[in-house]
Amino acid sequence: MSQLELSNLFSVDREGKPTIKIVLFGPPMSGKTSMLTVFNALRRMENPKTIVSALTKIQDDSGRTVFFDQGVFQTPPFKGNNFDRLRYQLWTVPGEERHKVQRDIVMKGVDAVLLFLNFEKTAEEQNKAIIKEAKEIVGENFGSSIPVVAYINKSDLPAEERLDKRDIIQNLLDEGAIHSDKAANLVLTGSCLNARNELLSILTSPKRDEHFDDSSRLRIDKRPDSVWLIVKPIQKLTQLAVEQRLEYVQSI
Ligand SMILES: Nc1nc2c(ncn2[C@@H]2O[C@H](COP(=O)(O)OP(=O)(O)OP(=O)(O)O)[C@@H](O)[C@H]2O)c(=O)[nH]1
Ligand SMILES: [Mg+2]
Repeated sequence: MSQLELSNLFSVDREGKPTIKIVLFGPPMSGKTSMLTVFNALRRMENPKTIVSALTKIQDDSGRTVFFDQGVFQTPPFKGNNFDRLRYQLWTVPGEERHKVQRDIVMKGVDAVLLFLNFEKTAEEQNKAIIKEAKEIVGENFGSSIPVVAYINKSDLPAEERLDKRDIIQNLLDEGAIHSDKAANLVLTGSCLNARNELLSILTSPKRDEHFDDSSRLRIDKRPDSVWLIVKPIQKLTQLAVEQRLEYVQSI
């Protein structure tokens, strides 16, 4: 191979651009649609050119997902070489038990799984069931050549309403979703609610201008901590998917 191009490593989409498919897979009402909505708003505020196509949401009148949400984004241009920009599709599944068939369909061709769990005490069994289901759908590549990052949402809830993070980690280990030496890196927590509220408060702040550069883009150095927490799992998974493909190429 004379020059390594991203399109040699990844599937390409209809426009011939290298693309990875990431699915936010989690129980009902864990906040998957909220995550994608906040992420999309952040991309628009920070750099609209990183949005390839507008969000699609297929939901009922009450906002419950009945099929999927989907958005396509791309990395900013890589500096210093002529690598293509990498596109990443973010999909969510409908969490309600009765939508199992839709989840199977959305998972077709998945490159990386964001196990999107719920901190609420009442969600213990639903978290367990969805981890099992993800593993069944992906099969033996789950957590190996199909990387998995777990994200536990709703960290804003008071401690007495939250599950114990250690129990969730134990369950992820038991199911082989992650390996014990990597748990600290691959199990993340955050709150879409806090991230959304902090972005809104920037927009309505009397000091709004301090947060934006000359091109009216939100400055990354002004990104609130709560927003970093929801970007991290997506960033981490994209990185793992790229590393995985590079390892594969080096092995042949
Ligand atoms: N406290 C709290 N509530 C949240 C958070 N994120 C989302 N929610 C709320 O949780 C509820 C469900 O959010 P959705 O984003 O619709 O959940 P979903 O996972 O897409 O649900 P399904 O589409 O049914 O699978 C909504 O009332 C959200 O406002 C969070 O970080 N903290
Ligand atoms: Mg949803």
